[in-house]
Amino acid sequence: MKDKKTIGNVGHSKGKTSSPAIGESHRGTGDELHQIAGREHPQLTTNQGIAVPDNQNSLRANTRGPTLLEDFILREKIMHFDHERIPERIVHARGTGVHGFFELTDSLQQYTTAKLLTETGEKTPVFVRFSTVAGGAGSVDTPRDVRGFAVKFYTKEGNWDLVSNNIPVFFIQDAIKFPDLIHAVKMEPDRGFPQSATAHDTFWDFISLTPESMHMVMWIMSDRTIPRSLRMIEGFGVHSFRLVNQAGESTFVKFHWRPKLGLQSTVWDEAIKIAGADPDFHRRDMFEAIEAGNFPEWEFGVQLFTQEEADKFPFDHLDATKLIPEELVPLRVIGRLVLDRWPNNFFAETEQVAFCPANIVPGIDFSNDPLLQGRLFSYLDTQLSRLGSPNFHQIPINAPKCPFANNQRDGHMQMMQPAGRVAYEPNTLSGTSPRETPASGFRSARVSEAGDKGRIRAESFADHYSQARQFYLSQSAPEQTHIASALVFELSKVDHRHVREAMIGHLRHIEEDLAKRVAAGLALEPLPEAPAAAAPVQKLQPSPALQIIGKMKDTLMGRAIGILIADGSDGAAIEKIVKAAKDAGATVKIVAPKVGGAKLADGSMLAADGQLAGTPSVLFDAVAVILSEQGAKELTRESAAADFVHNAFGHLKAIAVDSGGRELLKTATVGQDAGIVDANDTKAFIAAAKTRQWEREPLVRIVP
Ligand code: HDD
Repeated sequence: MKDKKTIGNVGHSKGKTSSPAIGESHRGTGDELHQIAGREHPQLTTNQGIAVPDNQNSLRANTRGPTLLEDFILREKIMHFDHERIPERIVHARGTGVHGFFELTDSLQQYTTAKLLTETGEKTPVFVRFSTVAGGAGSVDTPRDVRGFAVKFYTKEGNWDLVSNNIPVFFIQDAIKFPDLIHAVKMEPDRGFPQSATAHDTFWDFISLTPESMHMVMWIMSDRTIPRSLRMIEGFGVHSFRLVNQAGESTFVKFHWRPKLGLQSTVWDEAIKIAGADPDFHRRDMFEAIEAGNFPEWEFGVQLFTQEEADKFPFDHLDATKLIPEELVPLRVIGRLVLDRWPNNFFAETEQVAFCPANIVPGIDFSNDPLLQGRLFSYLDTQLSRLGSPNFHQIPINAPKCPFANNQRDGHMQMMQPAGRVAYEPNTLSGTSPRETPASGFRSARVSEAGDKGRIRAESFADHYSQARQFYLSQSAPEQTHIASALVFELSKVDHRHVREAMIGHLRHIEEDLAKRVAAGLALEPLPEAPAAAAPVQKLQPSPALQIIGKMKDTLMGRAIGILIADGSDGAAIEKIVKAAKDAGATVKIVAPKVGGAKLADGSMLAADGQLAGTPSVLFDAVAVILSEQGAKELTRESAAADFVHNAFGHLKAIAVDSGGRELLKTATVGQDAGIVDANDTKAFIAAAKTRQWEREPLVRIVP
């Protein structure tokens, strides 16, 4: 039978003789953990402040006897643990949060009284949470999905939440349809799958019956929904809002975020493989960038327009399935967003942060967009169910950083202790209780409303295809191909033929050629009829600003290069590539068959950042393969090595090779093209690494 004191604390030195430091209690077996050289640990207590003597053993009647109900230390610890989870968000459950600041560079004084938009140079603290929409909190980072881009500005005049997405339009025009949309996209309720995927029957069944979603469908089938990094996505406030000036006059506004690193996406096959290689790909990327001091940055832009201008648009700007092309209303950049601090605690901040589009400051106001109007109710309601108390605004991540005071009282988890006998307004009994402030308080824009009440939708919301067509025709050829391929992939996962047919019918309104390509990819004949359109399809001018490839930056900043090495590799060749890549702004990782590294040709050891089997090329933007003849021979027995180069090629990446690397390419049956460069020619490699080899695509994939 073992003595109690020898159980627990495995791996720590035994036989400690020194007495506890002043102010500490005796900790029984905990003493050993406590003795790690020279550290000063605070004393472990219960939530009531009672010092815990032993955190390894519960209270037992005797050495091998039953555990006693009186063990309040055990019961408190387990009770708290049992309640550690709160309901995850019904949508956008998977998220990554970061602190930062917003700095105004161009004042909108003429349009608004909001100080954060008028005081240039002023830095407003922000918390930003990026998210996917459909998956649960533990789902992977890289499904094909919209990305949430929610920004909480802690302004001097209260909190403003701009709860955006990385796509400027939405699936539906009216909030009453939101629960149906989300039920259709989420796991099918009888089987509980698929997780985080639109590629299933219920989603496409709903979409095929919802023509207003066709514009958004073009966006979600584009590579916008498979971003390379959260640092490389745009953000859009989607709805029109109003700015209100001192005179009470209002101007419409759309809000935009534009990444300094430019836009970049993955290719679909790569995104699928990243999900296995690193389910936390985006969260890790953001964490590592912040840790390295590479603070991601976005420009903040506005599109400003009047009611008179809006009246001339060939669409209704209150319809959230429409965007305003930048060619029609140019973007005015007025500030920047910098993210520079990782949260101290994921749960306390990223999980508990509560966004709400109704959180708005004086000088900004809502428009009548029916989707926005519904959102104004939904978020406050959802926070009550997630956070469990109307006092969720007191949680530090949600609390305004400016003073706030009112006569709301009590409720679950009340943290405040307001003094005095007065909790109402107006009153004569208190000289210090909060009072309304008509002059500086929030004022709605002066707008008059008239008309008949009813469950009605404006005629001006009837055109569902024109902007979908405009988006598709604005894309470069590879991007159009990706949209067609994505539709083939998704609809191939739909069992019901009539749903596939209905979707092809809609595509015929968008662009006949796209419908034909997708139908061919599905082997669907004859081409189904297009449904009746509620409004004629307009021939709108293409808008190049809607592309991704057109918005990629000619840089390696924010990107990663992987170098595959093995025993016998040439150190000088490796060093040359490392230097060129770092000089161009990339991060570099060494990949080797063993994580301890490889013994180079000169006998020195080079440590690896990743082991080959766990560090495939999908994690990099471009790769180099530096191998000795012997190293190449050995790696021919390792399928992960062949996959490394084969996938890099298939994902249209640049590959730098020396003679050993070339041998590996041969074994992996990787062809030769302009993206395969000699490792000595670092200039050519860096140039090729800054983009993807789009012309290679038809050679590696059968595209519809
Ligand atoms: Fe929403 C969360 C963005 C329409 C109801 N939404 C949520 C988040 C983002 C968006 C980024 C995550 C916030 C976070 O990180 O915590 N939602 C949008 C955009 C929409 C949109 C850009 C359309 C333009 N949403 C929308 C509608 C409804 C909701 C129409 C309901 C009528 N959204 C919610 C919600 C969530 C949410 C259920 C879930 C968790 C939360 O609010 O805090 O209330």
